[in-house]
Amino acid sequence: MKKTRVIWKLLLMMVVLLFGVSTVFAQSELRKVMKERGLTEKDLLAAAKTYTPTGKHDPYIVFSSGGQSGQILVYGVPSMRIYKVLAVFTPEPWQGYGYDDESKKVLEGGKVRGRYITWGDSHHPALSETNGDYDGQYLFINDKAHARVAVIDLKDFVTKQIVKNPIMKSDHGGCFVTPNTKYVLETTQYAAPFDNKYHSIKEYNKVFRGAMTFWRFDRKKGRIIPEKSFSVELPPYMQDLADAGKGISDGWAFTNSWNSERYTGGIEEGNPPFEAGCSANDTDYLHVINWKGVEKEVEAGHYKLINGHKVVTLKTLVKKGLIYLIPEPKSPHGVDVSPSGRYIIVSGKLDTHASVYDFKKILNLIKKKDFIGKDPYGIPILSMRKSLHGQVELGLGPLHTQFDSKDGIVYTSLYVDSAVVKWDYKRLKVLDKIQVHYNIGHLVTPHGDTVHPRGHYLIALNKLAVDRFNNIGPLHPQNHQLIDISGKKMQMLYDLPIPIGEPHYAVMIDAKLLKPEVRYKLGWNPYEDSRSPYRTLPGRERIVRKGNRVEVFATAIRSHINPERIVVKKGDIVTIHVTNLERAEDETHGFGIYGYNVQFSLEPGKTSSATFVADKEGVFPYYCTEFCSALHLEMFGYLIVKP
Ligand code: K7E
Ligand code: CUA
Repeated sequence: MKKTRVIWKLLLMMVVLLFGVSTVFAQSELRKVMKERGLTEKDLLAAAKTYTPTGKHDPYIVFSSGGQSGQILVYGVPSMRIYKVLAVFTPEPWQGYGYDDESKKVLEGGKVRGRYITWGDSHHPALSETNGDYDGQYLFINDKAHARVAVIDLKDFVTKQIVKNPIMKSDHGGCFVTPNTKYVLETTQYAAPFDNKYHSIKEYNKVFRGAMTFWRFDRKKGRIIPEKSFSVELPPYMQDLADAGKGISDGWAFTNSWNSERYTGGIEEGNPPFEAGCSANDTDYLHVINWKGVEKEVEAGHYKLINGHKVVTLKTLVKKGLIYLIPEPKSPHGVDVSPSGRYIIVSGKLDTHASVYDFKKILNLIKKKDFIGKDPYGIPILSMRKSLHGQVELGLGPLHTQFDSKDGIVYTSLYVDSAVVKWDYKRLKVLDKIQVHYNIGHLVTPHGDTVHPRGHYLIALNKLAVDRFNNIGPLHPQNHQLIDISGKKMQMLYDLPIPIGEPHYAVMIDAKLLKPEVRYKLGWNPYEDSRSPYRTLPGRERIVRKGNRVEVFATAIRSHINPERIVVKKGDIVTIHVTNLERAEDETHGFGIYGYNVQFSLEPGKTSSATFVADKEGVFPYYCTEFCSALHLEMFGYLIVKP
């Protein structure tokens, strides 16, 4: 009895000693590292808030526009680990996107006047919403350069559709969704004629137009239905960003504009440059559009078909009282609707204030027909003073606004000041400011543009990085800075260099809402969400010849591609279909052929096809391009083209 007690005591002492020693040891090690790397306690705290040990997952996922790359970047918060570049408007060989017949079809949906376009200027991603909050099902993004919208399904993170706007030549105010994702909004940037004919710039006021398109989204099909979509004709005021109403403003849409002057430039004729002419007036116009009313007009057949697309004309909009203008400080950029839908925050690049409009007041003015005048197209203009809840001086170059989980709290980016300002849009006062590096464009908070913002983190999407990173040449990455907004004061946590294109906007979602699949049903074509007619089961691999057409039905599974030899004649039209038979998670195979610009990414279950003319004789090895197993190098075969 006594003996065991002594042993117990000894053991306890050892534990205390060991634990104490290891803590002391860890502390001295920590101090050493801090000294060596020149870290402060504040740095350590920031590190502890972002560091994510191996195997741990992130609570938030960001979908960031990939700018001129035409793609979307996916990364985690708070770790800021980059997970994927989603192929959208641009071919991307890792995913086989643009290198197999199935994905080429998606890219071809975005042809511009018959021309196959292989880039996009992606700006504003939007997540699908149910009752005004993200549901984790779909993602949309616009291409400013070609006025296109893409649909990405978040069940496999694959681009399913690209639609080309039938009347616009460029867009900016998109994508924004209505609270149940019935429509995806896209708004023009540069006014242009709706048709594709020649027009002199002198016809600007008469023929050049802006528009807002309401793309009808079919959630079951996971596709935009162009035939059920429509647009409203807008004056050539250079509409900018937009937003869909919610709550009390549900059924309405808003867009800014920055050329109420309708200035048409021409420095070559001695006219002032665009940037001067477009900012001559003190105010531009916030457009207030009753889209539910427009929808009714479309249903009643009150539209004009332009390029096969339904357009409700300005005349109809004015006649039916479906559009209004409100002056806003000149050259505005962001227009952001509050979670309740009551307040609309507009920030002007050339004004130090943010203007908070009150939708209740706007509705009242509309009801009472209390207008201060009409624009040249007959659109009623509401008084700015009577529509405003108030204005707050924020700093230089306010652009975009995101909402916090705390009532009334918002964050606005200050481009010229390189700062983020935290303020209260209800009580109209500034609360805090933090410096960012440098020249911030958009900013994002989790669910920050929904009815239910989550708070906690903010990311500043900075246009310039200048000296923040190692010099890698004149083209610098951009800088996404993670900021902790959970306390009274904002705290800078982490810098993430962005290695693809200029991200404009990003959206951040609670990771729990995303439930993607890890494998496809066997023989799946993910671009059409159906079983491929070209799927091949084990033992059914074959080469079929019909005249000069050769069709190969192949399979891939660790560690062979079947067949291993494909012999054709020069001039044959060859189609190769490969099905990945794997069921194991992450067992992706690839399929690349020498000299024919073919590369598949075969995730478990997927079937991909490539069609080409075997126009050169010779020996063309093909092989699996993913290191899938110990015998991966042996996973190959020969395409032999006989003269
Ligand atoms: Cu860059 Cu939203 Cu296109 Cu502002 S936009 S920054
Ligand atoms: Cu399959 Cu490498």
